[in-house]
Amino acid sequence: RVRATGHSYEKYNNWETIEAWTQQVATENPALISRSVIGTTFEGRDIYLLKVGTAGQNKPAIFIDCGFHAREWISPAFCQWFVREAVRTYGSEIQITELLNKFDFYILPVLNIDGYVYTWTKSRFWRKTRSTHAGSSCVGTDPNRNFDAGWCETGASQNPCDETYCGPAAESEKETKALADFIRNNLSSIKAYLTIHSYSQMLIYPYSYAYKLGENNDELNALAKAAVKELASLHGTKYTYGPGATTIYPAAGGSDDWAYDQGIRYAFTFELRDTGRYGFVLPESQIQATCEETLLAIKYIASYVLEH
Ligand code: ING
Ligand code: ZN
Repeated sequence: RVRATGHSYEKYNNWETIEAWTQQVATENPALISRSVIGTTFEGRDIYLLKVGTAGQNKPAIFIDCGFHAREWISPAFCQWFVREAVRTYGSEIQITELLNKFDFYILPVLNIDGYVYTWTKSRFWRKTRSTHAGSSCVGTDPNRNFDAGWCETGASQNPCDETYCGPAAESEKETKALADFIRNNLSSIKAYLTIHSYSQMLIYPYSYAYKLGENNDELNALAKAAVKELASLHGTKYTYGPGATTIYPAAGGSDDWAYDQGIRYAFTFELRDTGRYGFVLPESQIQATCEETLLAIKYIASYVLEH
């Protein structure tokens, strides 16, 4: 137990607090939010998914996940912020109202819950899951090297002791398998896939697993350019953008490349603040500004997808 304080959108919340929040925010906003469990983690925790939007049949959807990497605490903070802003401004802010009327947003608040708990209780800079596999005593697989997209071909390690261990097989982790199964089962509705990491201030799109470009690369480039301009309009925060392999580094097994190859034409990885001054330990005083600027970019992308 780290602390049993209440939930705050401007603080980093531990898993116990986030879990209680998922229940409360759904109960308090039944017309806009429903909560489901899409699987369990290696250590047996429920993986929650919030569906945010007005009721309606066959609505298109936008999928957003947070908390792939345990130490990137600003990421889960953003997913919580997004849900709060959605329920707080629905009916008064016209862009959010239109987006929630037309889309369902699937928000996965923390994917790698076991790792997140470990960063609160044992080791602040843990990245991977907490699974063990036969043949090694080292712990953890990198969930963003574990998808079936050029799996383990580049920028990933086959050594279970490394930070970028790709796992014994694609989707070997219960967490990545649960996410991939959900997306496969909802492919006809999911129009965009957004995954929130930190840090570097980058907006990345396919591909990262190879030096090749997606079929709609020009469109993704133009959309990323416009989204980072929107993001910068609030506080001047500068983002770079481009295909993963040339913008950040070549890395196989990432969820954005996998989602894109499933046919989701708008697949982006956000690397939130900062560029290294605080890195993974971004001060709580920057949560609000970071989440507000990121929300602008995400609303921009969602509105673009709505029209295309
Ligand atoms: N960065 C990502 C990582 O998993 C990335 C970069 C994006 C790799 C997309 C592959 C695909 O290494 C962080 N900070 O985790
Ligand atoms: Zn990450």
